[in-house]
Amino acid sequence: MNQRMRIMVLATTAWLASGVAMAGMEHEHPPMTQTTATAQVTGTLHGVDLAKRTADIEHPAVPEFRWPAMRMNFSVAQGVKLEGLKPGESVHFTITRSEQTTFTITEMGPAH
Ligand SMILES: [Cu+2]
Repeated sequence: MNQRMRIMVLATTAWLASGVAMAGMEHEHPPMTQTTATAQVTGTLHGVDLAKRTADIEHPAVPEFRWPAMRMNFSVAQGVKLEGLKPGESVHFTITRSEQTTFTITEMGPAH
C-alpha cells in the first residue's frame, strides 16, 4: 500500500510539474481525478467469492465517491489475495474508480 501511495504521489507531482511547465501552451491536460480516483476504506467483510473474485462488504460512507454507507459486492482485482480473509472480519481496502462507473478493490487486508 505504501509503495502504491508513493507511486501515486510521484505521478501527481509529475503531473502538477508538467502542468506548470505547460502553462501558457495550448495543450489540454485533464485532471487525473476525472478518470481515476481511489478511496481507502475500512469495512466489514461478509464473504468472498473466490471464483468470481467478488467481495461482499459493508462499508461506511465514502465521501470520495459520494457514497452513503451500504452493503455491496465489489469486484476484486487480480493480485489481491482473498484466501484467508474471514467473514465478519474488519478489512481495510482500496477502491479504485475508473471510467467514472467502474469500481474495483485493488488492495485489501485485515484491518488492525
Ligand atoms: Cu457501496
